[in-house]
Amino acid sequence: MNRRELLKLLGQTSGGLIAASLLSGCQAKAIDLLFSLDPDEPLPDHLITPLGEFYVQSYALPSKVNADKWTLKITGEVETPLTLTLDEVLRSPQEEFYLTMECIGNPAGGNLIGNAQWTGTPLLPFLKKAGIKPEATEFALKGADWYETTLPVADVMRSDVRLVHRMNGEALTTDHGYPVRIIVPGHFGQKQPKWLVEVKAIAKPKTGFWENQGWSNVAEIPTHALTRQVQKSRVWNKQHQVKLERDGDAGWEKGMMIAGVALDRSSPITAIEVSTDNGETWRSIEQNRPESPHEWTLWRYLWKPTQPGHYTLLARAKSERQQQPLEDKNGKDGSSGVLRIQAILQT
Ligand SMILES: Nc1nc2c(c(=O)[nH]1)N[C@H]1C(S)=C(S)[C@@H](COP(=O)(O)O)O[C@H]1N2
Ligand SMILES: [Mo]
Repeated sequence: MNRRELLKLLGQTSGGLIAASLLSGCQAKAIDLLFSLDPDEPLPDHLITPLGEFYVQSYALPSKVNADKWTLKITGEVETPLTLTLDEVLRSPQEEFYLTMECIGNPAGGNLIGNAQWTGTPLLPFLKKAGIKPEATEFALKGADWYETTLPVADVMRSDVRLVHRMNGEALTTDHGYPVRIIVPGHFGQKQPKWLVEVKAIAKPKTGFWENQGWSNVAEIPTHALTRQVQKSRVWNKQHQVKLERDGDAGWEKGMMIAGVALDRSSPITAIEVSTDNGETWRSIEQNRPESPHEWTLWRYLWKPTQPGHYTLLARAKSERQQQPLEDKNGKDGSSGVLRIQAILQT
């Protein structure tokens, strides 16, 4: 199965989820129906994606790992190969951090993104203990499902790379990599193997599973904004279209809340701009300022249209590093494009 087929499948799955949640009248289940629509309430510091709504992207069936038998091997170009048990990982100093995971195949504005609070221990002390030889250029990170990806030595030997075993305060589920996955901040999901079993220092660079199929081997997250909802409608649907009804005599005076998230590999998001006229004019809007650049920035704009009709809504982000380009670019180095949302204001 290639990624396109996988994405199609995922699309169907999440579509099914939404349909089911609407049928059961369960609003809370609707994916990413976001933060407060009340403009008087401040934006929250964190917006966590509940476990049941967090996207799952696995190239094969999830690996059911027996935690008692699980080990992590640190091998290859090292002075002393190590074999860690789960107990050793859990007894090491733990850190909690917020980080947004996104798939490189997520189209502009798509659903293959989620934010969680993760718990794990830094990998660096174990790498130092093993002693990485100067010949090593990369690490190959391997999962129990034979998934493999590689990263330069310097990217993995950072203090914020962690062996993660909890997500939103609970043990990782099988789908998300139980018992241990690695998280390398700044990179798309493909660089975060689940069911991690081996970290191998290698001398000769190689490419991994998705990278062999043409997806970026760098896979760093560009500066980008994703629009998630307009008023109470999620915008990620086939037509990228929302229909908004007039609110009685008040018309649209109370406004329509346009809301979303933004992310970059390393730099804080400094501005979000929204256009409601297909990019003719832009305005800077409200955003929160997360402590970590690896957690999504939340933003919203109370749009007050006065006329019925068709509008094209766009949102773009700016970070200290770059300004998001306008073209809808869904390439193999990750979508950095701008979703054009058709908003139909009914009379
Ligand atoms: N072992 C393993 N790890 C994996 C994958 C996989 O198929 N196998 N998929 C990767 C991809 S492409 C993404 S986007 C993320 C998704 O993580 P999630 O399923 O926890 O959301 O996991 C990554 N880690
Ligand atoms: Mo992915």
